[in-house]
Amino acid sequence: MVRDPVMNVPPPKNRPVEAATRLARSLSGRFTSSLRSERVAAQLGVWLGISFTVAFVTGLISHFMQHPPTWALWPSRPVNLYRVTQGVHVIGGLATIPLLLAKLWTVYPKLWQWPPFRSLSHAVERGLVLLLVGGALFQLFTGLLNISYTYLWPFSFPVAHYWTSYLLYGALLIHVVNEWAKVRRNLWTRERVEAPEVTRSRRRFLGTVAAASGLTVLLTAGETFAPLSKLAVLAPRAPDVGPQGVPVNKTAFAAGVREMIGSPGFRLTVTGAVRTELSFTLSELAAMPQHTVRLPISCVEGWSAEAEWVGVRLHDLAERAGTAADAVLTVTSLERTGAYNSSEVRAPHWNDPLTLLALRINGDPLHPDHGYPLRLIAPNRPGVLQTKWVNRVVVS
Ligand SMILES: Nc1nc2c(c(=O)[nH]1)N[C@H]1C(S)=C(S)[C@@H](COP(=O)(O)O)O[C@H]1N2
Ligand SMILES: [Mo]
Repeated sequence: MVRDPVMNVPPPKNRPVEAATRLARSLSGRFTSSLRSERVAAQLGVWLGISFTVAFVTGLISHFMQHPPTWALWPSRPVNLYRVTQGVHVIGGLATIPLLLAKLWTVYPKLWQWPPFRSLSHAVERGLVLLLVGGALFQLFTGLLNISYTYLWPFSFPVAHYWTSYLLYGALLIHVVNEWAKVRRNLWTRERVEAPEVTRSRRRFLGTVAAASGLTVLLTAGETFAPLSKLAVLAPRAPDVGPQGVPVNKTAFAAGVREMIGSPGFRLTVTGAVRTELSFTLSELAAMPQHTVRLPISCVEGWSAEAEWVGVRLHDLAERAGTAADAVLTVTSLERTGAYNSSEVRAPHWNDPLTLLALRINGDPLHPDHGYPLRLIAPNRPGVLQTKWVNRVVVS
């Protein structure tokens, strides 16, 4: 055995473990704030449980509106349903950020808990908390960057956001079960009496966190809730800034359609499973019965902008072409690539008299960036499915 040359004693076993134990002890001694209490953590936990539930449900709604399973027919009314669910999803997600940061601050000393694992079940529990924290941070911060048009990652945000939500919400449910006794003890039964100054500082802290959350809502909600639009200084999109008073998500230039959309040879064709194939020039479309609707573009990113649209009813085109009552109409863009260059319109939507292939917006022909010469606009539909630069309807 090697002897310590000075002390002439065997070196202590497991030096790293001892050092870590000492470090953990000295660190945990430094967290003395009364705000780092079980009670504050439980209170914030309840708020987070509610906000993650709302985010999960509204997120699933958004996912299944964009990718409807064949057996599910989403209604076309209420007109603003998607605007509301997606507004709640995005604005609610932003308002969750202060709650999550406060919760992490409150429970941070637990990271230095020693020994790190008391038992296998304790290890599993801590692994779950790691998943919960990692998942929550991932969802909120990549979500924030995504709506700010900052794409720092190689993966598809919607796919990652969707699958992470199951992991996160699953971990959250188990966490709630694990922690339920603490929540009850701290929030519904008063076992311990709190010193008045502790109560005061706890209330002040929670009040500040709630105010930060509320302020986030106040300063962003205007991107979809028009009465607050003047206050939407933190929103990445002003809902009234853009050509013809409506924001643009992808320009005609970026979509590579600038040459094609001005072509005098433009035709809208209706093909596929139809009795009669149809083909229209722009003036033939303009000579059809025109209808006026007031509908929003409601982007998955949370902003919504309302406009007045004029155009032909998709239902009129389907009727003229002769389609099955349950036909699916794939509205296709001149845009050749890009994830949103076509979208499926199912019976509830193409039968809705508000669903148009619009030629005009707010009194003028569509700006190139809004889909000139023709775009889809339908009620209760995610913005990504309001296809621009439409030249073909394929019936199946
Ligand atoms: N062909 C095509 N249509 C499209 C898109 C696109 O990228 N390509 N983007 C969609 C998205 S994500 C939104 S939010 C709306 C935005 O419409 P706007 O730019 O006229 O506001 O257009 C939709 N239509
Ligand atoms: Mo969008």
